[in-house]
Amino acid sequence: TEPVETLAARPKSVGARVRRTEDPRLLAGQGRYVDDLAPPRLLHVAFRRSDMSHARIRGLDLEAARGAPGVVAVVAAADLEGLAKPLVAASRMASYHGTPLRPLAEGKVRFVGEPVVAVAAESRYLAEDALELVDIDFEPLGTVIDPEAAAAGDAPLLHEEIGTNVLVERRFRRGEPEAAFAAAAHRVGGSFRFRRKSPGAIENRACLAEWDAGRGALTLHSASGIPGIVRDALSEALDLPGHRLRVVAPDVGGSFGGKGSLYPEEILVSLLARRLGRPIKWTSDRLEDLTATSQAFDEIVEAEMALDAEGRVLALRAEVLGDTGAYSIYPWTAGLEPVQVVGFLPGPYRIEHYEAHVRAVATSKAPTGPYRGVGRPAAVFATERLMDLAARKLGLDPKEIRLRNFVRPEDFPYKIGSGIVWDRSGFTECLEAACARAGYPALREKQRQARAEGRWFGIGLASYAELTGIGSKISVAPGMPINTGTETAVVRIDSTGGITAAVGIASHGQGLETTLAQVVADELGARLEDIRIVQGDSDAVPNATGTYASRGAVLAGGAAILASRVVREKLLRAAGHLLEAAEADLEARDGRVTVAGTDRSMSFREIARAVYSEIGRIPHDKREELEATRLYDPYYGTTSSATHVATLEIDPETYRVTLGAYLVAEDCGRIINPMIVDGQVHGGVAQGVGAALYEEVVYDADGQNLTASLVDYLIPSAPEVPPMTVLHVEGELPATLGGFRGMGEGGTIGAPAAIANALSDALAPLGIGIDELPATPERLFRLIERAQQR
Ligand code: MCN
Repeated sequence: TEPVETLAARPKSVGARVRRTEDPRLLAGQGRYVDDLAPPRLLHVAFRRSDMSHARIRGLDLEAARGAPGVVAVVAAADLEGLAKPLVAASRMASYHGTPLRPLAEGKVRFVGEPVVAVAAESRYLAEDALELVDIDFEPLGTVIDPEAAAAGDAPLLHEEIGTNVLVERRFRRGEPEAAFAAAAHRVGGSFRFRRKSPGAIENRACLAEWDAGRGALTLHSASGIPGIVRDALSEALDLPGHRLRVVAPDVGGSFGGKGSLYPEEILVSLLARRLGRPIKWTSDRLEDLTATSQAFDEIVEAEMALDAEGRVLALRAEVLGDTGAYSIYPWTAGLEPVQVVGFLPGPYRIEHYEAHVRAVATSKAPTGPYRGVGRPAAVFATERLMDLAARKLGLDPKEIRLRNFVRPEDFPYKIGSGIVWDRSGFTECLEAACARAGYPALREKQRQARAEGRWFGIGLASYAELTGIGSKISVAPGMPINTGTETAVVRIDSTGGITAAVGIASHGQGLETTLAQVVADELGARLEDIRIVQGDSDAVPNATGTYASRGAVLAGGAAILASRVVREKLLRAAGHLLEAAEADLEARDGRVTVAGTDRSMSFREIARAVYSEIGRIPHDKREELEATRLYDPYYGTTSSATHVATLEIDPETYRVTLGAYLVAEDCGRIINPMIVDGQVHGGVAQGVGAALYEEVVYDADGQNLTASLVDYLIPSAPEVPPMTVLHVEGELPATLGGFRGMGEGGTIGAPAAIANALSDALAPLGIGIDELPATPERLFRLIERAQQR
C-alpha cells in the first residue's frame, strides 16, 4: 500500500492504492452523522408502531399521551390531513399496482412495525413514555404470510382497492422454448428458495428536519443513500419547490440498500417541523431497524434448463414469485427485486430460448426494497445451481460446463433472453483466472482425499454478469419514470486555490471521497490533498439522485471528468495570459501549470488569486470563473462480471460450516483504486456469506417478526468471514467515460451461489443439493438426516 504522500509524485492517481482519505475522520469518531446534530429547541420523535400484522384501526385514544410531561404533539393519520400528499411509486409496467406511501398508517395496518402514531417531545425518553399511554383498538383482519397462498387468492386482500395481492406480473419470452425443451437431450430443474434478509447497517436510519419560517424553507438531514430522490419526492409530497427544500446526507454509516428508499419517517419529521416550527429528529433503534427498514430478496424461483448432449444450454424457463411485503417501495416499486430476478436469470451464458413468468405478491410483512445485488443474488443462485446440476448429470466438471456456455468474446454485444445487453466483459477470463489461482485441479485432489476420509469438503464455483453504471436508456427498476441515468458534478477552483468537486451521489461506505478525488486529480493535474469532495447536499448539486446500483464510479466519475476538463481548459487559458505563453505549451501537474520545457510556472493558487483578486493581470473581458457544472449520462450501462470460488467443510457433529480460502476474479474495467475495490468485494462477500449461511428474517404465522434483535438475526462477524483473494481482470475497457464499470455489489451477487454450490458439492455423496438459503445448521441437519434415512 502506497501512502498518500508519495502519490504526489505519481503522474496518475487513478489506478493507485490510495488509502481512503475519509477513514481518519470516520475511524477517529470525527464523522458527523445525523444523530450528532442537535440544533437549539430540538424535539425528538418516537413512533407507536403496529404490533398487529394486518388489522383495522377501530379506535385511537391519544388524550393521555397528549397530557404527558414534555409532550409537544401526538399525531395519527387523521391529524395530518392535507399536510402531505401520499406518494405512489409509479411504473409503466402494464400489470402493476402501486400503493400509497403515507407518513402514518391510515385506516388499517399491514405489517408489524408500521408507524401508527408519532409523539414529539422534549426528549426521546419523554416521547417513549408518552407512547405507552397511547391506546389503539385493532380489529384483526387475518394475516397474509404465505406468498403462494397470497398469490393464489387464498388469503385476505391487503389492499382491497387493488383487488389482488399480486402487485406486479410480467412475462418474458424469446425464441421457441417449448420446441427446445422437447428436443433437449437433458433437463435439469429445481425450486430455489432465497429467504428474506435485513440490510443491517451499523448506523440505523435517522432524520432531522428544520423549518425556517422566515424563509419558508425546509432542511432535512437524513441518513440516506438517495438524498436527491428524497429531495424530489418531498418536494412533491410537501408541495415545496426544490430551492426551498434542502436535503443533506451527512456521514452515513452504511446502507446496503436499506437507506435507498424514501421512508414514512422522513415525511413525518418534515411536516411536523413545518407545523410545530421547531427542529425535530428521529433516530431508529435496532428493533425499529429490523422491523421497519426495507427488507430484501424473499424469492421462490422454479427454473428448468434444457441442454444438448454436449452440455450446451438450449433453453431456460422460470416461474418466479417474489414476496414483496406490505407496500410497493418508493420509488422503486414492488417489481424491483423479482423482475430483476427474471431479468438476470440467463446470466453470462448463450441461451437462445427463454421464458419466464414473474409475480410480486404483497404480504403482511415489512416492504422489501433495494438490497446489495438486487435480484441478482437469487437469480445467480438458481442459474449456477442449475449449471452444477447439469454438470453432474452429464459427467462434466463445473468449470467445463461454464466454459462451454459463456457468451464468447466474438458474441459481444450479446442480448440475453430478457433483453439485457452485455457489452464485452471478461466472463471466460475471470473463470480461468480464478481457477488458475485457486489451483483448481489440486483442490479437486484435496477433495478426493477428504472424501476418502469420509469428510464433507466441497468446492463451489459461481460465475455471473451484472449491469452497472446504467444510463438513461435503461431504468434501474423496469418502467420507472424517474430518470436514474444521469449525475452532475460541480468542480471549482476557488480564490484560495482550493478545489471542490460537488457530486449528487452520497457515499455511505464506498470510499467515493477518495476515488472521486483521484479522478479529479488526474483530469485537473491537481494534487489529491488539494481536493475536497462534497456529496449528498442538494444545495451543492440541485439535480441528483444518489448512490445505488453500482453507479458511483461510472456516473459521478464521468460527471467529474467532464466538469474537471472544462475547469482545466479555463485554468490553462488564464495561465496563458499570466505566463504569456500559448495554451498548447502549458501543462498542468501536481497543482502547478508549467510552460513546457521552461522553468516558468505558477501554482493553481497563484493563478486563482490572479483571476479573482488581482486587478489588471488578466484582460478584463477574459476573466472567467474557474468552475464548471457538467452532467454525465452513460446512456447504456456496462457489464461487470466475476467468478467466485468457495471451499468449505461441514462439521458432521454440529453441521457448522467452515469456509476455507475464498477467491474472486472480477472485471470492473479500469480500476480507480484497487484497495477500495478489494474492500468492496470483501464486504460484499461477507454479506453473501450471511445470505448463504446465517441471515434470515423470520415471520411467524401471526406475522410477528421473530428476528427483531441481533441475537436472533445472525450477521456474520470476522471469524465467519473467510480469508479472501481478489484478482482483477482488466480486459477491454467499456465505452463509459474513464472506462470504469461498477463493482459495489458484485461480492454479494456471487457468494451465495458459490457457497450453495460448495455445500452441494460437499454433500454430493449423500445425493443432497442445496435449494434453500440460508443453509443454516438446522436446515443442513434436516437435509442430511433425511438423506441418511433413505
Ligand atoms: N471503484 C473503483 N474502480 C472501479 C469501480 C469502482 O475504484 N472500476 C470504486 C468506486 O470509486 C467506489 C467503490 O469502488 O469508491 C464502489 O463503486 P461502484 O461500484 O460505482 O458503486 P457505488 O459507488 O454506486 O456504490 C453502491 C454500491 C451498492 S449498490 C451498495 S448496496 C453498497 C456498495 O456499493 N453498499 C455499501 N458498497 C457498500 N459499501 C459500504 N461500505 N457500505 C454500503 O452500504
